[in-house]
Amino acid sequence: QKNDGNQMEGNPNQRTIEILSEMQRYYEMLNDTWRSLGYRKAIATLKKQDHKIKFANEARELPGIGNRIALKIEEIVRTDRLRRLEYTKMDPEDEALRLFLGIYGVGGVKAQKWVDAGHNTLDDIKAHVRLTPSQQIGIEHYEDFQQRIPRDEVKQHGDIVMRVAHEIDAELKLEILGSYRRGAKDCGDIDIMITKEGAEAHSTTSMISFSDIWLATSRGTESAAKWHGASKVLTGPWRRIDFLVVPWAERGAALLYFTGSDIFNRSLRLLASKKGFRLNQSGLYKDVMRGRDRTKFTDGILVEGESEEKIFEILGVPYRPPEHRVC
Ligand code: DCP
Ligand code: MG
Ligand code: MN
Repeated sequence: QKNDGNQMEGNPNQRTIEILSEMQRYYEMLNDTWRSLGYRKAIATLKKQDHKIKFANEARELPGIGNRIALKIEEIVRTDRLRRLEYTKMDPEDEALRLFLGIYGVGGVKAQKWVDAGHNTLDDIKAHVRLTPSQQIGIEHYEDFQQRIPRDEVKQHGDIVMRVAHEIDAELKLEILGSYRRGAKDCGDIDIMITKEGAEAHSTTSMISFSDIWLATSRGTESAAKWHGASKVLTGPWRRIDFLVVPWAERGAALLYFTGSDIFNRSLRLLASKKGFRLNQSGLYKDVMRGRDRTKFTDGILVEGESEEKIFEILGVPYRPPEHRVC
């Protein structure tokens, strides 16, 4: 579902990218992270090509494209379709699983449980299953939540949230992150980080109660608190909105985390661990002590949390602007 539009205009591989994106979404919905990741890497590579990739042989030479996907690329170019994708659409159990996984707040285990119990439609679920509040919202706004949000509208929501937040506390600092900060032309949801100078863990968390914005579900165990919710502007569709409320000292690490993409985060974390650090959404840590079985003894010493740039610097990688953080 990622659509960072920067490199998409008039791409010669547009059609191939479209079909591979459907495959990627399919595996994402099945929670098959590995396959989904494989497709995302291939798509990112294709977006960077300035000519049409037609043959498996040339596709295989490109970074992030393995043999299986290379063959699929050739099939798409040759036949304008992909048989594997069409098979996925014919299995009714897959169809139901996909439907349920499309409900915001429903994961693979739950969806499979409902399929195994013989449920096929959203009406089945509404009639027979006891739902959490966020699942109820997810079903209620199923169609709306499937739609991408145009960049302008993300900004509109952000502006409203900022206005309301500033009425509550003028010193709150808000920023729209996620795919929006990466410059995507449409976004899956609206991600907003909230912090305040001097704010410590949880001291910033009590101030959100926007009357016109629904807020629900959990707050994590970390010092930062996360809300998932839904909001809409006038008669527009309902949109998913995520708030990350962050202690001031962690704002750089949180900025980095919440800007993503998730693939970029994963590779940066891997790089950090290769260099003996540990990177997470609250900071960059050093000297993480591990036992022989790699269990953790300590969280390590905080090296940097306040500045995104410094985290890059300490890791020894050139600063990467958000638009280039797709992979
Ligand atoms: N994130 C992460 N790992 C996850 C989920 C999220 O690192 N499993 C981080 C990186 C994401 C950011 O949080 O960029 C926001 O998460 P979203 O799911 O909102 O993803 P994006 O905003 O990147 O894309 P979309 O346009 O689909 O919302
Ligand atoms: Mg997002
Ligand atoms: Mn989000």
